[in-house]
Parts: sequence; C-alpha cells; structure tokens
Amino acid sequence: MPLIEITCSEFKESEGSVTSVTVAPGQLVSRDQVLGSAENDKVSVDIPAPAAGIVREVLTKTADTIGAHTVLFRIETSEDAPPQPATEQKSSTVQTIEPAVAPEPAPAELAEPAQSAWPGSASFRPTHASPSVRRIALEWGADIARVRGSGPHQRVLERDLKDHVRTILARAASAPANASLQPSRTTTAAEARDAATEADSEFGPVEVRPLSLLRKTAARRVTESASTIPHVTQFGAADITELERWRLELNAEANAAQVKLTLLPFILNACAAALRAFPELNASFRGDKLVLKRFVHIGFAVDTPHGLLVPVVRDVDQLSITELARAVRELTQKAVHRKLTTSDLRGGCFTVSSLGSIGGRAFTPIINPPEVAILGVSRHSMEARWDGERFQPRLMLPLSLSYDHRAVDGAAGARFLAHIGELLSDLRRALL
Ligand code: CAO
Repeated sequence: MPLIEITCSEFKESEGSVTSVTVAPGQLVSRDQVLGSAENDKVSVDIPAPAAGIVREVLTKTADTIGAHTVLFRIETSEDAPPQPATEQKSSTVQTIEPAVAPEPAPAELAEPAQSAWPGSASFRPTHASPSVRRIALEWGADIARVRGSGPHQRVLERDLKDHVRTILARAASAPANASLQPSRTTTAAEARDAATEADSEFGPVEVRPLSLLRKTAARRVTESASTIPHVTQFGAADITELERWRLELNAEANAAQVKLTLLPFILNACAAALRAFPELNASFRGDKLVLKRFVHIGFAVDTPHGLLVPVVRDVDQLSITELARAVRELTQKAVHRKLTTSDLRGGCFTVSSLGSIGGRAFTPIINPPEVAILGVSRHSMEARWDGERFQPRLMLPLSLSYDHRAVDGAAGARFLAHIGELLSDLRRALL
C-alpha cells in the first residue's frame, strides 16, 4: 500500500511551529481527521489526513519548527493518493511514495492504535479535541494533553478545559505565596523561567502568561522596526463634518443586502488617492533602493483575541466605497477567526491603523517594513473651529502619520498628511 507524506503547505513564506500532535504511530485515521495543528506568525492551521489509513510515522512533535517542505506524518493508505489541494484553504499537502518495505499492519496495532507510545516519551497520550478548544488552550497557555476529556473517546470539551484551568487557579490561590518560585535542587528551563519571574513577584503576586507565536513574532517585528527605522510622526486632523453626515445618510438608506459603511473604507479611499499623488510614500525601502509601487494595496490593523493582524486590501484605488467596506468586513472576520491565508497578509504598500472606535487623541504608529509609512487614526470629536468670522462646530478626525525618514522628507510627509486631510474633508477631490 502506498505511503503518503504530509507537509504544511501554508508555511511557504515563513516557518511555523507545531502546536499539537493528535495521533500516534499505528493509529487508524479517517479522511480529514485532524492529525495535529501548527501556526506561524500569520495563520493557525489544522493538519488533516488527506485519506483514511494507518499512521506509520509521526515525524514531529509539539513546538518543532517546521517549513512548507517538512514531512510531518507518513500515512499508509489503500485509498487513491489525493490530488494536490487546489485551494489555499487546505493546510496540508501530500506526496505519495512507495515504501521500501510496506509492512502489513499487525492485528495488535489495529486493535489498540491510539495507545501507542510516543517515540521517546512513555507518557504520551493522544488528545482528542476540536480545533477551537485547542486554540483556546493555546491562548491560555494550557497543556491540552493534561486535560481529562469527558467527551466521547475522552475528547476534551471546552468545559473540561475550563475545569482544568479553574483547578490550577484554585491550587495556585491556596498555595503559599511564592511557593512556585522557591529555588529547587535541579534547574530546568521552566525553573529558570520561574526564577526570572521572581524579580517581578517581589512586590506582589504575578501571573506568567506564555506568548503565542503570533505575539512573539509581532513583538520581534515591532522591535526591529522601532529600533532600525528612523521614525518621524506627523500629527494632523481632517474636518469630516460633511463626510460623516454623508456616511450616516448612506447607512440610513442602505437596504439589508448592502454592507454597513464605517469610516475606514472612506479613509482607505483617501489614502489610495494620496498614495497615487505621492508615489514616494507608496514604496518599499530596500537597502540602497526605494522601490516605487505601481499598485495600491493597503493593509489595515485588526485587533483580534490572538493579537494584532494586518490583512491587505488589494487595488484599493480601483474599489468603490461599498466594495472597500465589504473587503474590510470579510478580512476582519477572517482575521478574528484566524482564517487569513498567507496571501491575505502579503503585498501591502501602506498600512492604516484605526483606533477610532476605541478612543484616544493621537498615537505614534510603528511602520510595517518594508513599507515606508503608516497612518494612525484616532477618535473624532466635535471642536470649535474659527472660520475667519466665528467659531463653528466641526467634526475633527485626528490623524498620525509615521514615516521612514530615510525614504520620506519631512516636507513630503507633511504634504501627504495634509492631502489626506483635504480628501477626507471633501472626497470629491479624490476624483480629480
Ligand atoms: N472616531 C469615532 N468613531 C469611529 C471611528 C473614529 N475615528 N472609527 C470608527 N468609528 C466608529 C464606527 O463608525 C462604528 O460606529 P457606528 O456603529 O456608529 O457606525 C464603530 O466605531 C465601530 O467601528 P468598527 O471598529 O466596527 O469598524 P471600523 O471599520 O472602524 O474598524 C477595524 C474596523 C478592523 C479597524 C477595527 O475593528 C479594529 O480592529 N481596530 C483596532 C486596530 C488596532 O488595533 N490598531 C492598533 C495597531 S498598533 O499600531
């Protein structure tokens, strides 16, 4: 019978790490059964079995670093080898190979497959849980293998995970202060980490929360950007009194089939027109070269429970406000549910980070390299503005543009931001 090799094709652009392995060698699996899961800085994926068969080899374990070509599992199957996945939704790829020796499964293996020991670990117990429960465990930093499942075949349900975490918290609360931080006889990596938190706990109780790979990657990237790019942040404001009136009218007219218009699609529209007018901001800084883009793809920051994600709307300058609103809504939903594909996250020329729905007067956004600028948007407020004769109530939208001073001169940055302000004050100018 042929062996198929399973890899994680989603990780073409950047490496990832294995977040769970749910099968063991000798285990019978059905088509599409989840063999494990993995994540990289962009996506979190389940790795399904492409065909029913017997797991012959498990070549990975939790926390392993993997690339798109790392073989994770070998499954012996009697089904036809499945074709390469046509869509980007599939997270795994398969390659059929003829085994040098294709042993028939021993009856014992078939009878008791799930109890096979993990190579190198006598205590391994495959854990059954849905991807959503695994994701919650990952976010909470809980080891799902330690959770006792109450579902069919000891499947771990969300309530089991909650009970498990409650028990740990109750134990921690009743333990003497700093009990877990006492130095022990032998120093393991975990104990060394505990020792490092000792300094934090000197003045009160602390909670140690491990970072997900997404957060670790984001932390590394913002550190690199903030410490290697000479940022300048220019502050400004747009008078959006008329725009907001128009937006509210459009939303009042909209029938159920139409998408709700928030400010963001209008901001994207204005940014696209401004990027067309100032090509040096629609660029990548590449060492000794500035690469000017002839297309306008704009990323927007999305706040998700897993951390910050920046999906990219393509060809923003070609889309209507309604199309932009639809694209923003779809990409936001995908980001929140961690369904973004690698291509949803690539190719941005510029980024918009809107914190307007949350609040704040201004902030200094960090550039998303190799882009050269990012626009921060804060919460609008009604202000008294002098029109030359009297004060008028005007709705003002605070804008913060950070740009890479190696690529963009101060005057160009200020003109660009002023232009965005003018466009938002009167979007008819975007048609000029
Ligand atoms: N001032 C006041 N209200 C604003 C506003 C602003 N600047 N921007 C949006 N709002 C309003 C919207 O109009 C909407 O109100 P109504 O329901 O009355 O129309 C409400 O706030 C909620 O908007 P929203 O957040 O659902 O939609 P959005 O299109 O404005 O934003 C998104 C979408 C994905 C950008 C947002 O949900 C989000 O995740 N923001 C956080 C981004 C972030 O974390 N940035 C920091 C990154 S670090 O640089």
